[in-house]
Amino acid sequence: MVVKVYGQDYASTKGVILCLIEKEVEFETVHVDGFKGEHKQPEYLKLQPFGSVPVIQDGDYTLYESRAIIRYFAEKYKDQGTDLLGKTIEEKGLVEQWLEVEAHNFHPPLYNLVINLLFAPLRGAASDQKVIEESDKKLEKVLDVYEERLSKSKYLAGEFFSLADLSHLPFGHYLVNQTGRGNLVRERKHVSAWWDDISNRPSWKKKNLDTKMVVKVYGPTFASPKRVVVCLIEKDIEFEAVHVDLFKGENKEPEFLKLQPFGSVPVIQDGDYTLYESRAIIRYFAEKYKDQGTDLLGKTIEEKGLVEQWLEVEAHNFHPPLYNLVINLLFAPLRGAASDQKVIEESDKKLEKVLDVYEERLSKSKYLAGEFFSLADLSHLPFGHYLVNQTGRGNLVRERKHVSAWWDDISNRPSWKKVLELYQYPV
Ligand SMILES: N[C@@H](CCC(=O)N[C@@H](CS)C(=O)NCC(=O)O)C(=O)O
Repeated sequence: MVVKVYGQDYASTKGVILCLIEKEVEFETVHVDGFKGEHKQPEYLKLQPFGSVPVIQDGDYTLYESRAIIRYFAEKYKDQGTDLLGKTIEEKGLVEQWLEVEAHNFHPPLYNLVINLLFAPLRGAASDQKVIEESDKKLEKVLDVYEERLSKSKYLAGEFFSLADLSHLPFGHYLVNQTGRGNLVRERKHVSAWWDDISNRPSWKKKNLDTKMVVKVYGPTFASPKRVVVCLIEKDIEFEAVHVDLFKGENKEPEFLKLQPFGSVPVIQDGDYTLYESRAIIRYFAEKYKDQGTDLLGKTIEEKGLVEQWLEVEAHNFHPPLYNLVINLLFAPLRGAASDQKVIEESDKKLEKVLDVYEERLSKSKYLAGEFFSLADLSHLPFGHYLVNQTGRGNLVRERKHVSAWWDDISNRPSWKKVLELYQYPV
């Protein structure tokens, strides 16, 4: 009888799976669909009376509470796989101390952030800003303690990887990759090195393969990847972020160039399918998931044609002069490089003319391709944000009544607000 693990798609369950992989224990997973309320069904409540995941069944022995389960397997199989408990009584004490710290200091504020930053918006519920602020502060303090500890030992309980470290992986993954709070880890040298070490363990990588595959988006803090992220949110597609630091040149590293040979972000991985060029990616997802989330393509062949027309206008008329403004007004000064005044003037003029055409178009239809929000509008959001908020050129939009109303409409979509909340712009 192999061990059964219920609820493989949930973070707490992933900790259990991870432990079983480290201990080389065979297991199978049983899907529990929380969105369908399967964890509140009488059959399931017989296993776990609080209606949470995970639960395991080891023969006729049933156990719940993820941290109890990992202690059980680490002890039951203490001579098999990775030792996760420590050898001496003192080491074991420290493993227990840091397991408790994870449960009572690290987890609660992070859980609040995950709920408010990730799940509430996904469910269309309001996020509690006060809770977010308080949780951020608490977590910073907790991580200061970790930084101090990890400056003295490689892992939390000493020089060996243990249950204490393992227990941080599932929610730590949310922290680093899905709440826009990766900086809390990255700003702390020892915490950052520890995170890279534990999250690169083969067990953790394998765990991700064994469970549901989600789309990976590289570089979401930058503008072009945001075009992809906002599309994924509109289409209700689950994804995870892989951060690529352009300022450190990570996009020119050989590993990254294997994915995107021009060294730009975004790239996406959808299973073993890799795609780059943000506008190609949004077309791909809009088509692949055409019956899910917001329709972004149009219904008739004529609507689709207009969506394509305005997508091309965005790429060839709107984007180039705006890109020049962003480079010269925002990025050049940051890098201590000179701004080219001539380019700025020419770009301003070009953009004004382009926006005159938009004003005319938007006086006739609510959105660019017609009366429906589409990829064409969506594609303007990332650099439109720079235009309105960060180049001192907001007037180019505000002076044009219909462009201004259109911008307010599209930039107030929950999907775009969510993008801004999750991934701050680098500048
Ligand atoms: N046409 C590409 C452009 C991507 C692009 O310009 N990405 C910028 C970030 S917003 C970048 O990676 N810059 C660094 C580089 O290309 O070296 C797309 O839409 O995906």
